[in-house]
Amino acid sequence: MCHTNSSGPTGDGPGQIGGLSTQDLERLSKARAAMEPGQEVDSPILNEFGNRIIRSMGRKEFLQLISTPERLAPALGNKSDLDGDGIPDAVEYLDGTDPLNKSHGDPLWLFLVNVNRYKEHIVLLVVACALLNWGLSSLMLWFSSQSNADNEEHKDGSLNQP
Ligand SMILES: [Ca+2]
Repeated sequence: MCHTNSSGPTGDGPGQIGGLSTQDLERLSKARAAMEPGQEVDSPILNEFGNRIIRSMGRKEFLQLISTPERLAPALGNKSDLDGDGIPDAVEYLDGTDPLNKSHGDPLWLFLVNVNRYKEHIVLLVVACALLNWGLSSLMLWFSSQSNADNEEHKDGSLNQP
């Protein structure tokens, strides 16, 4: 969830320690030195979520929490939402959803967030549908009244004929 490579940090693949260039190894050791919160962290083996965790709490606190992952979410807080889907990263971490994918999350929560986000559009859509319905109803009533008037004329016409 926090690493660039889905298989984890160990190995020779992309985003794994064995596959890093000299430059990336320097970035890694810099990131590993970020023991206190608030330091710039740009680890080549961590994704944006992993780097955000280390940046917000520091590596020292993270290493203390790594044995008790359930304490990580409260420590992250509810302010960070990297994918901007309205579900905080900490909640996505607990739910096991991808905090970097705005289409991945609790469906009901995503629905409510999107309803709230697009409420003006929804109101406009409802008003437009109501106006369309009113307009079509009025048109149908007009056609109906014209048709009735024509029928009355024909009736009157046929009655007046000898
Ligand atoms: Ca999110």
